[in-house]
Amino acid sequence: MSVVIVTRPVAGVAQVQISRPEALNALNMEVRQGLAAAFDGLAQDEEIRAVVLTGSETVFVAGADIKVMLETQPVDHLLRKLHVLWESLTRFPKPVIAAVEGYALGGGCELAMHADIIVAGETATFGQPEVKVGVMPGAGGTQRLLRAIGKYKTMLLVLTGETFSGRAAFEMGLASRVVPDGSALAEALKIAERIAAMPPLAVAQIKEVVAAGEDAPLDTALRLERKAFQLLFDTADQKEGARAFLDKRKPHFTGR
Ligand code: DAK
Repeated sequence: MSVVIVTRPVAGVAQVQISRPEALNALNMEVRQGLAAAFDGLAQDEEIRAVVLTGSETVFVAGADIKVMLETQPVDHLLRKLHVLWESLTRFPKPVIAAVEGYALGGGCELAMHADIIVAGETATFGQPEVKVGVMPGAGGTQRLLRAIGKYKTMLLVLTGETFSGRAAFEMGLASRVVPDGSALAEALKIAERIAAMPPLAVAQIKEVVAAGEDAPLDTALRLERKAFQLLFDTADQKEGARAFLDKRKPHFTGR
């Protein structure tokens, strides 16, 4: 059985589920390669307009595989080129919604932070505990957490390895929404379905501009926004959206 399972629970939506329960979904090469292959495939799939990334009802991902880390030498990092596998997610052009229940630790928290929207179960457990096993976040944890929640909370969390709940993640701005335990996946699918019904070219531009703008000077980011906005006036969906509004009917978007 595959450790990464891709399904299509709703029209336009793919669900990517990590399933390695014997190791609490820890990221080994098989899981990482499975995720990269899944996202590479979905990027090319015109039918898919949003993706939900999830684990099980009790664990999202408990981190990178510590058994593998015990044997890892620096040269192994060079040979494995893990950053190339992560890039399948960082460069993924469609919205990704992470549904997090249970542990999202270390590489698991970093994986959730590769998503555009995070839906967390109330008592999910987030954290960057790498310092406790002698390392530090290595897949964007220090930087993405810093940008999401600010320097002082980030420092506290990455220097102590302290974990925090789904509720706390929501309150500090890491989770987009907190829901009762057991309902994160259903909520993430609902959000994905809503996004999948939107005009995909507008959705893609919004994702690109928000992501690129996060690290750009404001003036540059606003220029990017303006260009993307102007470009959308060349799409059939923009005309359809305006026409449908004026005709007082539901728009029929074609993705053109
Ligand atoms: N790796 C490997 N196995 C793990 C694991 C992990 N991260 N987490 C859990 N397991 C395994 C346990 O060893 C155990 O296996 P058996 O003993 O049954 O064979 C099984 O899953 C069940 O775990 P527990 O018995 O420990 O379950 P509990 O409910 O008691 O505790 C726990 C759950 C999540 C609190 C605990 O398992 C735990 O603390 N796990 C480790 C969490 C952690 O420290 N995570 C951060 C790991 S470091 C990189 C980028 C990123 C990274 C690395 C490289 N590059 C770009 C190169 C990331 C590093 C990390 O994530």
